[in-house]
Amino acid sequence: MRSTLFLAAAAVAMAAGSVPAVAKDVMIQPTDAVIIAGGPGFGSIVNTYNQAGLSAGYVSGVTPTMPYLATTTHTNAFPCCEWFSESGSTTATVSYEAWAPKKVKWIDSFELWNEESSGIGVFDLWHGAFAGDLGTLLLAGISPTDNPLGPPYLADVYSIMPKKGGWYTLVMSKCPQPVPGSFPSCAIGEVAFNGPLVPEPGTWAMLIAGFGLMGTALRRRRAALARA
Ligand SMILES: [Ca+2]
Ligand SMILES: [Ca+2]
Repeated sequence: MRSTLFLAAAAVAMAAGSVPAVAKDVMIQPTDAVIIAGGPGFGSIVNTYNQAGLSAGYVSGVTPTMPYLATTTHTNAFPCCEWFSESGSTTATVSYEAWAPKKVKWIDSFELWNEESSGIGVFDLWHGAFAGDLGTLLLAGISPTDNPLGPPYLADVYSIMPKKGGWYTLVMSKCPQPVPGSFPSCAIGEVAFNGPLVPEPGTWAMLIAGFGLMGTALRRRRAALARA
């Protein structure tokens, strides 16, 4: 009986070890981008979601959000890594396509590395079915961090309404940001998303089996005590 209890406890401990109390969030990479307004601008819009310029890479659907977002900066270098809207544009709109990978429950967070020289003054974020579709307003009138000119910059992180995915449209205004506003346009360093992992069915099965074994062992012990 002791060995049954031991096995049951071990099974529960093993399963519990792979089920954190809080669902583990992982990074999610957009798969496409379309410039709706303010383009073509300068640089490739692809460089704002392909991880170009980030101090560390991530694997979509795998890399844990923390400590990744707390430590990963974006370079201030433009040619490789950033996009600027047309000169003289105080507004611009870009749509990103992103989907929760198979093992991720949904997308419930948006990340923006706000380019430090021009950047974005204010933005709204919309969710829709196609590029440019302003279906559901997720974030309104947001003023992202006005990063200082020069040093690599961190991401701003925003919780958003959970969705499996689709097209996320960034409507930018009041560009450039005040400090220093060295080029008259909107500019993006990088965008990304994140969401919680779905617990593996195998993990749940192991947990349930473990608790079941423990229950059986305890019942047997009680029955043995009652007989004694
Ligand atoms: Ca970039
Ligand atoms: Ca700035």
